[in-house]
Amino acid sequence: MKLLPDLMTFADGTAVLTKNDWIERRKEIIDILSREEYGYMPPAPKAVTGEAKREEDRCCSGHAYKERINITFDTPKGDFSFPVNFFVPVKEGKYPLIILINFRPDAYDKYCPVEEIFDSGFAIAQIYYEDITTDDEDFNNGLAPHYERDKDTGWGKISMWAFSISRAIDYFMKREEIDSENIIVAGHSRLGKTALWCGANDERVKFVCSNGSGCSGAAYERLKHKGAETVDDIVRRFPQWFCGNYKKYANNADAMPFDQHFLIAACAPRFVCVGDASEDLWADQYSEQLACIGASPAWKINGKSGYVGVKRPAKVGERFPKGEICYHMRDGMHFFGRADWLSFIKFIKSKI
Ligand code: GTR
Repeated sequence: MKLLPDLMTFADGTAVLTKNDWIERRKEIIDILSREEYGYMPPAPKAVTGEAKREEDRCCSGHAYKERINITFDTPKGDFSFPVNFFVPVKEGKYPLIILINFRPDAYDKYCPVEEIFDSGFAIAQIYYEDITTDDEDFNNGLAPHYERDKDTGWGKISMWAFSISRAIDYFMKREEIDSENIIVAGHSRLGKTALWCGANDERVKFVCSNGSGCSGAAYERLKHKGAETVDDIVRRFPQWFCGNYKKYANNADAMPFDQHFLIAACAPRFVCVGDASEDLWADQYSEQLACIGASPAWKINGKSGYVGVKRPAKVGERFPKGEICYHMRDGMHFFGRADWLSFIKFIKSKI
């Protein structure tokens, strides 16, 4: 393995020495990741509106109400709309909002224990990712055909999904039940990659929860352990997630002017939760933990700590919540489980 690109050195070779330097370096990192990996997102739209319909006044044990909201924004080729499920505790208040980008449209889904979440004092918004655009190589459906797409640097589907989460944030910032200072974006696996990329770009996201995000998510690309997914694997199976340029790095990760600690670091000095499962070798857990360590200088330059925990591989059941990056290793398979959620929620509550 060659040396990792240095997080704290600008592309022109000068060192990142101050908090203000970090502000500039973060922009440079987002530009590198846009150009080489996920593709450039378009500018934010001018107008975002939502039409809400109350579906349940009291759901589950009666502690929350539920709405279905249609969010609409302008694009160069006309308006685009997508639906969101929204749960809010019935007791009047301003709640931190968890936005989950999910694999299925169902509000009551195995990856989202809504009752545990709203009973812990959060509102929840769920976006079904294929309501934005399908998870395949078809760029003629949903949001995709609304913008021109350059073949090398144009946005892939992860960018489209992440951009749409930000449009939901545009809408929810104006809802009176929401504590707009505490917006959390969560996702699992390909959608854990998406949550990180959204948080990297959008500074309104206070907490990113990325579960089992693996290759092209929280895990280093250069440092692969046995059984782990590589850039070669991912661009062959899922080219639609990325920009065209990313293919250059198949079997050639050492040539990348970045590694995935850049993605985590672009969220600094805000909060990031990284969750892994003990059996999930494909996600390369230890490379995720090491990338959390590698991203930490971005917090240190801001007078914070980043990841505070062991350097050896985390053992099953271990959790490191002391700094601004929380890492946990849950027992079991690749899944977004209750134990993952409880770890994330506990961390968020301790930092709000
Ligand atoms: C896998 C893919 C992973 C991960 C996963 C998922 O097949 O190789 O990178 O994203 O899918 O999203 O479930």
